[in-house]
Amino acid sequence: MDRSILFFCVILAVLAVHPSAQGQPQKCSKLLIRKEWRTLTHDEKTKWVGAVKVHHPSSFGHHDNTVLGGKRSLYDDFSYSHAAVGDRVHGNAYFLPWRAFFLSPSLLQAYTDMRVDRWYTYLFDTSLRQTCGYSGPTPYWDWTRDHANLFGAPVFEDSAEYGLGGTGDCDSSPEADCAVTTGAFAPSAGTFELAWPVPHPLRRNLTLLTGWFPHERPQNRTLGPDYVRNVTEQTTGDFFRFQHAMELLHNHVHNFVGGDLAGDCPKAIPEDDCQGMADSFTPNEPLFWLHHAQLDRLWSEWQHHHPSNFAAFSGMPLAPHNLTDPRYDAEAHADHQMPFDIQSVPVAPRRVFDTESWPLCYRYTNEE
Ligand SMILES: *[C@@H]1O[C@H](CO)[C@@H](O)[C@H](O)[C@H]1NC(C)=O
Ligand SMILES: *[C@@H]1O[C@H](CO)[C@@H](O)[C@H](O)[C@H]1NC(C)=O
Ligand SMILES: *[C@@H]1O[C@H](CO)[C@@H](O)[C@H](O)[C@H]1NC(C)=O
Ligand SMILES: *[C@@H]1O[C@H](CO)[C@@H](O)[C@H](O)[C@H]1NC(C)=O
Ligand SMILES: [Cu+2]
Repeated sequence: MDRSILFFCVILAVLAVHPSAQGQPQKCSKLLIRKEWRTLTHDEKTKWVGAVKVHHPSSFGHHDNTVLGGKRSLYDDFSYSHAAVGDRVHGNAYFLPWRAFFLSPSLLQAYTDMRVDRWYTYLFDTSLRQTCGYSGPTPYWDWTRDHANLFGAPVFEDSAEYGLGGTGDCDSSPEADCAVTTGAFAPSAGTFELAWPVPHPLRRNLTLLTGWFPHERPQNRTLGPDYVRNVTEQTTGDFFRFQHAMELLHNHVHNFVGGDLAGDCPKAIPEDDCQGMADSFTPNEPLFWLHHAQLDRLWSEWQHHHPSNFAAFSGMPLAPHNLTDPRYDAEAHADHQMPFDIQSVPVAPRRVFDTESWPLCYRYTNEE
């Protein structure tokens, strides 16, 4: 695609999410429906995969173009902004949710912030539609359906047309780095180049691991519907506690899938050079978007579970490890702006409460 046209599209996308200059409330002209991955037809899956694989050069070439020599793509821009926003902590609680702590391979502890995730996945979806011509349903992965057999989850289908592929090759040679060799994102299925934060193949290392704490249970015991139901029933009106519980599930999926989604450092790069880069690697994995849409869906279900949940928003949106740290903003409220670096203008949490109002304009199908 012509670069100037692409740039134009992105500018339009950014303007489209900016509050109307005239102050006129805008309405959704239609609602997009988000669907569970396994309910998509092969054709719908093929189109989504195809849109993700389309290589559009980065619209923001001035960022780090010396490092990447203009190789960065629009897809890489999302990996860039996922981490870039988190790197700038300006005494604002909303920066912290982007931080991930890179301690050891396959052990990612990321703070997830439902409001940030909602806007970020929305921006990615909008980008697929506006610059990659996607018009099908936005997919999510309801891993609660697969908790008893995570390895057999339909998201890991091998089809070179519509499958996301299975676990990577971790041991065919000493250099094997869990590169994904099956499905539509394998090198044999056509180009899917990841350039940010370093050029590398898509990596995956499916493993049942425990989470951060030694007493945590393996993923196939935490990711089921019982846990979600318990959380929903026990956190009415308390956004902070709900979000905190979702964090465990969020991390367990990242850790189970491993590789890029777990923020692992590629073998070819010295571990020290990967410090703080975990959250640049995680969006490299297309499953990232299906997982985060699922978390967004669970939040949406929680919001509709009880009237006091819908706009619930409590002080500290984070796990308060250190309450004296000034970065934990106890005064955080629904009108504070969340920054999105190159992806969009800042957005106030209040604007993302209702997915069915402008500009979000989507809803989730009922599971059945
Ligand atoms: C978790 O997976 C292990 C290994 O596949 C299996 O033995 C165990 O039964 C599973 N547990 C649950 C609760 O699904
Ligand atoms: C894959 O994950 C397992 C379990 O964490 C780990 O022992 C192994 O080293 C990983 N393989 C690679 C190549 O990273
Ligand atoms: C859900 O809550 C019930 C009752 O407190 C408890 O027995 C059960 O273990 C919980 N399930 C999960 C998966 O946490
Ligand atoms: C908590 O944060 C404050 C302010 O940043 C810092 O001085 C202190 O060392 C931190 N305490 C711990 C236990 O990390
Ligand atoms: Cu995540």
